[in-house]
Amino acid sequence: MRIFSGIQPTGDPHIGNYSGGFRQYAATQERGEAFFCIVDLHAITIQHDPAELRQGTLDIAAMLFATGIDPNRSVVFVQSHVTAHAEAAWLLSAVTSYGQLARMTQFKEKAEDEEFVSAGLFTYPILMAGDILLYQTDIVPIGDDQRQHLELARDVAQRFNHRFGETFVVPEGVFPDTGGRVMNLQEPDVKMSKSRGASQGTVLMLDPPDTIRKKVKSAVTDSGSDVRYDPDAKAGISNLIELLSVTTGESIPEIEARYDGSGYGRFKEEVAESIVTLLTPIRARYEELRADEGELGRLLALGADKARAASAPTLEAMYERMGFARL
Ligand code: AQP
Repeated sequence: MRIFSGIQPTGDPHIGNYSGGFRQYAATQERGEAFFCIVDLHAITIQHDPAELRQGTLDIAAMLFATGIDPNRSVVFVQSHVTAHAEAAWLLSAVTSYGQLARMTQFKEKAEDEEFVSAGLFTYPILMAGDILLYQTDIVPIGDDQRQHLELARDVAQRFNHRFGETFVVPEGVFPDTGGRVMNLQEPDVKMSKSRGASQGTVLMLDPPDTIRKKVKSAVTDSGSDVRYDPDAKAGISNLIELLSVTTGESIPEIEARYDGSGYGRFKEEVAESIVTLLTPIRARYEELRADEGELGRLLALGADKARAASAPTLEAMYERMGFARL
């Protein structure tokens, strides 16, 4: 089985990325041949700082290994190191409809925030479709926010297969049962995000323990006192219940039963401690890995070689089936 997922090297990774991304990557790598891509070409679709892109790429590489990706088992690579990705995006733009791109909610949301809306922000889901399809991917572990983009990738694969002959596996998304969309602690109706929302509401993977405690303590809840899962009526508490479930592995009913009648104070303290317990060893591993840029560079170069070899046959098949002269 082939597994593929991508993560952007912009902004500081947070507990939402852990829930929808990192922890799922480490779990799914056990199920087959996995490719994890640091999608730096995606990072330039919104205004970015060139000096930060290189650092951010190495930061995310270190975080992938720190959260359990085994470089001997899985392929970790940088998107721009494998030119097939940019080429596939152009070829696939021929089978992607303008109308479907215009319906992408992430584009609409991000376009509202940007002063300059780049063409790349609009066409980004085609690049993402190519990322996935180049590897004949069976499953894509992602968070809930990527559902629509994955659906587009599936449509693109089916349209290409129909028009030019069977070329791509049509991939399936793998979403977490709990924690598929971690919300901002200060605005529980807004997704926790690298680039949007107040930083007080975003628990970063590298936040020191006391910062995590303060952020969770000040999380917005409601005027009640029941630790009960009800995302519509109790968005803040439900988000914290999901976070506790992600960090401890307990089910939502188990958590509700454990905090029955206990009020929010102790509950919040224990949510914070569970996050601290989870992130402390990850942070220590991260610091160690991040300090050795030479080794990170070596692992990424190795990953790029493997990714080039794995994606080349698909790209060649795309060119041939579309009728390009391969002389
Ligand atoms: N809040 C979230 N809850 C669960 N999963 C999430 N992911 C992102 N936010 C949450 C998942 O993390 C993986 C990598 O994310 P990404 O950096 O490639 O995508 P993103 O959606 O752009 O991440 P951010 O942090 O929200 O950055 P912004 O919005 O600033 O661009 C993906 O699998 C994603 O689903």
